[in-house]
Amino acid sequence: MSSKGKQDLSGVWEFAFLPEKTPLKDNLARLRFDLLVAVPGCFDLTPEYYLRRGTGIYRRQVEAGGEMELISEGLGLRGEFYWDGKQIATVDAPFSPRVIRFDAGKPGEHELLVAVNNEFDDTPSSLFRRDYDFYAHGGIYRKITLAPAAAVHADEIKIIPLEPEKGTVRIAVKFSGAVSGLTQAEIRFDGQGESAILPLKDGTGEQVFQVPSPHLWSPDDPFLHTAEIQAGGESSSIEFGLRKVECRNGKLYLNGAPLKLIGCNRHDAHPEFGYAVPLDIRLRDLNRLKKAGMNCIRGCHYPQSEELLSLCDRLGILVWEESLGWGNNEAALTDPEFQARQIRETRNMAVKSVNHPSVIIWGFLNEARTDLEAARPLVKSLAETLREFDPSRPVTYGTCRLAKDVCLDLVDVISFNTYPCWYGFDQSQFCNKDDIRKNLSELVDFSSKPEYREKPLLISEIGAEALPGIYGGQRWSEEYQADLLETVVRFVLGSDRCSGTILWQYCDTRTFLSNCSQSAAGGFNSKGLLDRYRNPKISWRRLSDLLTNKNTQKKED
Ligand code: ADA
Repeated sequence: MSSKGKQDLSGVWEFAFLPEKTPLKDNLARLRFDLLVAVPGCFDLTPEYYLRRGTGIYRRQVEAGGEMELISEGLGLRGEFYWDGKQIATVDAPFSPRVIRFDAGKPGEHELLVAVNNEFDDTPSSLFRRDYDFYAHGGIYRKITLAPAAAVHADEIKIIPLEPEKGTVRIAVKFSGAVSGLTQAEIRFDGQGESAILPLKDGTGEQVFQVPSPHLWSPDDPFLHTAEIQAGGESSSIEFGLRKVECRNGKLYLNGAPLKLIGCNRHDAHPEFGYAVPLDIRLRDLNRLKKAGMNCIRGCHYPQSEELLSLCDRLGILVWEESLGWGNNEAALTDPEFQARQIRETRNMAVKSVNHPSVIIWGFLNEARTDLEAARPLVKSLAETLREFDPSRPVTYGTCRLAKDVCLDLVDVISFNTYPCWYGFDQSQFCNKDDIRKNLSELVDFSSKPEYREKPLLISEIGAEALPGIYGGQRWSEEYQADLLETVVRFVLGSDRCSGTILWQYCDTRTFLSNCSQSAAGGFNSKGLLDRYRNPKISWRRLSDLLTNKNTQKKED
């Protein structure tokens, strides 16, 4: 709850490494901390342990004492936390935040040790499999903070806009800890006026409030309100936005106006930093997207960092956020442990992100086998879990099963990942624009069937590889990709049925060389509109011109 005494533990930590298949517990006493590394950071991008698999052990001394609260915002692939040699927590989900409350003992200097492991788990319940088309880094991806544990912990705070233009919001809170005598929380908006009362029973409460001087949040005017919530002597300050996203008559609406999403799938990754992306890189990426006339990102394919979502709130960039999954097969979809983890982590994502106005769509299970009836129970549970926690946002999943998909009735938005003129189509050397338009028209027709036509349609992935510096217009060249993407964007802009397209992908990203189901030149997925260091390819310039109306005179050929 409170920020008093909060320490951000980012910085230089000592580091030791255990090769794969070396058990940590048997070796704790003989670890050799012979390297200094940065946290956040991915140990498998240090020169010393480049692309190695095993356990990276991070260690530092911290000042602490008594009941403490440690917040780990995200690591991978799994982690164990030790305090003065005693295990205090385990994390089995990559990218997900964890709150660890523990007794730190006498005030003074203590040892914190975080062991993260990036070895593959090939069992059906695994959340990050070796065939995923993005790199399975080992490291502390996002920051770790430490603070004295508040007597009253805010486990969930939800601020859901009801009638944004009038400023009415529903606030729902769940507190734990010293809540027995707690009968109310005080709410104050934007540091002004009197506090309003939220009655509490057993630490929970829910009520509608009126925000004074309501100001809408929108991509063009991303205004943020704040709510200060006090309970039991502790307080939280939450930023939120007054905006409404709806699905009506087969379209997406934002604040009552039809919405056309044009943007990119963005991995929160960098070739030098892995998933520990510096603020400067994230901010440059988002500024670049906005300047190119794009209005959204899909945070593929895992929960996004608080830092990134706060930037999207401030810049007015819309976000589809999704929990971790990629091509999961029937064995996984029907595995009880996998199902439990997916439901738990999908709800954790929504709890983490619910107050970010930039997040307008919840997603999950990218390209799972939703062409199988066996997928329906988990898809249904995930959709229900999200709607139960947050009825204010549509839910969806990116499917490559297209017309064979049997779960589309369970979600609010139809989202097709399709690769005309790249996968499984006429392998002609040059971009066949008619083929692209034909494929997209077929998807529009399919989604116009009575059972689907009330649901908005998104082309949630589409693209082609383009190796930087390869020119000539043939497959793998920059012009081929630009011709394909320009055709797609023009089609979507001209389509009344289609609520947008999220191109694959923002920039080239590290994946696997051999055992990935996608062929990847040099270990990188090169479908980026920018190269791995964010240098623009022809398609970036071509689409920026198109989207910022620099070449309106150029007609479609
Ligand atoms: C799929 C998948 C992406 C990426 C893409 C590709 O649509 O969802 O993560 O792998 O294919 O590049 O082939």
